[in-house]
Formats: sequence, C-alpha cells, structure tokens
Amino acid sequence: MKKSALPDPFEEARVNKGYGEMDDQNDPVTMILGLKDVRKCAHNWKTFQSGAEPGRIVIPSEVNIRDTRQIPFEVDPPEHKDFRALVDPWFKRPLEADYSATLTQQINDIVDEMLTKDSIEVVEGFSLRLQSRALTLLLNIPYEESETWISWGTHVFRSEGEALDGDKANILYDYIDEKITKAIENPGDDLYSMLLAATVNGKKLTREEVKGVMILTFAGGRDTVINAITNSIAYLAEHPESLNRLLNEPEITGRAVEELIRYFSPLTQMGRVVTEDTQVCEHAIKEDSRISLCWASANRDAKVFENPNDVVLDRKINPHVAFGFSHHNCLGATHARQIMNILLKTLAKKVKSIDIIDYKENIEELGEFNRKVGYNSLTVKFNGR
Ligand code: HEM
Ligand code: EMZ
Repeated sequence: MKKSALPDPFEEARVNKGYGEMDDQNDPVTMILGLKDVRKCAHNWKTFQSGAEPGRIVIPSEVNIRDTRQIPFEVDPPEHKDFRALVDPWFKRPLEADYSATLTQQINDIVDEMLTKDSIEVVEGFSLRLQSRALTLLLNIPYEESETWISWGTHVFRSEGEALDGDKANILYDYIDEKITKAIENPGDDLYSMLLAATVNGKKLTREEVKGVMILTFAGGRDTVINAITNSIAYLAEHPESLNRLLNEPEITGRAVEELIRYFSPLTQMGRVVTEDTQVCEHAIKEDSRISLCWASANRDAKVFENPNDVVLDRKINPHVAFGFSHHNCLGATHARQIMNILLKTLAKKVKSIDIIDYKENIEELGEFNRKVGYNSLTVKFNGR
C-alpha cells in the first residue's frame, strides 16, 4: 500500500447491505453508502432534513458547542432557495480573471518559498497557509488578515485530541462578531458588508443570519481544502510521472482535479435528520434519528466508477459527489476547484519531484469503520525542475 493511498473502508458493507452504522455521542447514525441511494436521500429534503437543530447534521454533532444556524447549510427548501440565490453570485467570483490572477500569484509565491527549504511540514506550513490566504480573496478582504486565521490551526471547532472544542469555537465567534460590528460602522466591499446590505424576501438579514453565513464560510472550507491540498502533495510525491503528465498535457488538469477530489473525498459524510419513519436499503429508520450521506463511500461505488480505488488522472465519466448533491451542493466548490487547478499547474511547472520524509495519518473513527481522510502531519522536500 502506498503512503498516499486512501483505502475504502466501506466496500464490504456497501456491497452487502448498502448501509453502515455508527454511534455519535449517543445519537446514532445510519450511514448511506451507495452512490444512487446517497443521491436519492440528498434530494429528498422533506424526509431527510438539514435544518432541524443547528449542529445536528454535522458528524461529530456540534449541538453542544454552537447554536447559531449556519446558512444556507442548515436551512431547508423553500427558504433555502432564497438564501442560496443571495450568496450564489458572490461564490462564483473565483471565475473572474482578477481573482484567478491573484490566486495564481499567491500559489506561485508559496511554491517558490517551499522550493528554498530543506523540509516542509505540509499541513500547517503549506496547506493551511495557502487555504487561509486564498480565503481573503473569497471574502474580499486584505491579505494580512490571513495571519490571524493561520494562527487558529486547521479546524475551527476541533483541536488535537479534542473532537469538539467549544473554547476554540468561541474564538471564531468573537472574531466574526467584531468584524460584523466594524462592517456596520464602516461598510466596504467585503462579504460581511454585502450580507449586511442584502435583503431576502424583502427583509434585511439579521445579525445572527449574517453570522451564520460567515461561520459556515470559515468552517466549511477549511479542513476540506487543507486535506485536498495535503493529499495531493502526498499523491504527487509518489507519482512523479503525474507531475510530468500535467506539465505536458495541461488540458487534463480539470479532470485531474475532479479525480483527486473524488478519490480523497475530503468531507467523508454529512448527516440529515429523519422527519418520518421510513426505510433506506430495506432498513427501517425511525423519525428523529439521523442518517448520513456518505460521500466518501459513494465515490468508490463500483456500480458507477470503473476501478474505483485507482486514481485515473484523466477519468472521463466522473459523476462524483465529493461536493455533495442537489440543493446543498457545495457553494465553495468554484473556489476549491480554482485552488486545486492552479496548484496542480504550478507544481507541474516548478517541481520535478517531492520526497516524503515523515508523516502521521489522520484517521476518522466511525463506528465499524476507520477512514483515513488525510494527514495530521506530512513532512516533505520539494525538488525543483
Ligand atoms: C456544502 C464539500 C470546500 C462552503 C458542501 C457539501 C459538501 C462539501 C459535500 C454538501 C453538504 C450537505 O449536503 O449537507 C466540500 C469539499 C471542499 C469544500 C470536498 C473542498 C475540497 C468549500 C469551501 C467553502 C465551502 C472552500 C467556502 C469557503 C460550503 C457551503 C456549503 C457547502 C457554504 C453549504 C451549501 C448549502 O447548504 O447550500 N461542501 N466543500 N466548501 N460547502 Fe463545501
Ligand atoms: C460545518 C461543515 C460544513 C461544520 C459543508 O460542511 O463543515 C464542518 O467542518 C464544520 O465543523 O460546522 O460548517
């Protein structure tokens, strides 16, 4: 097994019964494992709800550490549609020429810096820094603000040894509160100010709603992007021929991004609360219990993907659900795809090979399953072309 491989722990359960089970803080979860079932349940918001109690659809559940509703993530249709319509254009900005030019500059700079070093710890020293700097573009605020976010570490609700960390969450909450107050006093052209000026159904957003969008923007796009970048570095270290291929065939870059995201599936699963007694995979599910849409398992479904456990860099048919499916599909996907696309092109141009010096895997414990989602640390050396 290669160091960069992410094994699929769900295969047997997916093939044999289609679902798995785990306990999460005495609030059990039935995990939906096949791609078709995941899509069907994701689409059925009436039976499988997102908006029940803030934090409950996240696994591990965050009900004990927060009560602000994240928007549009924890809102169901029909209200979801209006919030989504408000933020959609903003989250498409990564497609604009200025945005991608600045992002390219940021990525060039950090890769150049890494090439001068004898060793790099990728998670904190590369991925977190790249992610935080890129986020200043998405929020449209000064670059220097990223220094604060980098100091928070890789997850805003979790810390090493603690799956849920309420004190840490409060750092983010206080920070966002302060920034909202500043944007009220002195509006600019940043995301806070856009939200504060906006109306949904003729009504201005409340402060709590603005906070809900901002918390989600900070939390949702953090460890996912960090894992995507870190796993890509590990993969390229063990597949230097891929660096050459990306250099010589830049036209496959878009497909390579989708394939790496499918294979890594940086967000393993997301829950839903069941609104009525029902059945999935011939398995009875009780009202007010939880299911999860297990994107990581669905993305290895052999009924849909040929050689699902291989990275096929230019995979042609790739209907993966790593960014979710249906109403709540990932709002940050445009930004994440741009980061990955520019990163692959930049690495291919500047880096000949990458040596792995040391690593510590990040394993999620999910009841009967243990899933490697990435690394707690990964030390490498970049060798220039
Ligand atoms: C939703 C994955 C990056 C913001 C989702 C969902 C998935 C996902 C699977 C669906 C959740 C559900 O159905 O309940 C990922 C992955 C990423 C990534 C794999 C990186 C590779 C980002 C970034 C941001 C972001 C960079 C923003 C900074 C959001 C938001 C939603 C969402 C706001 C909720 C959309 C809605 O409810 O309508 N993401 N995400 N994500 N993501 Fe991402
Ligand atoms: C929530 C979630 C959003 C949650 C789309 O995913 O990401 C998780 O990392 C956060 O902990 O609060 O924002």
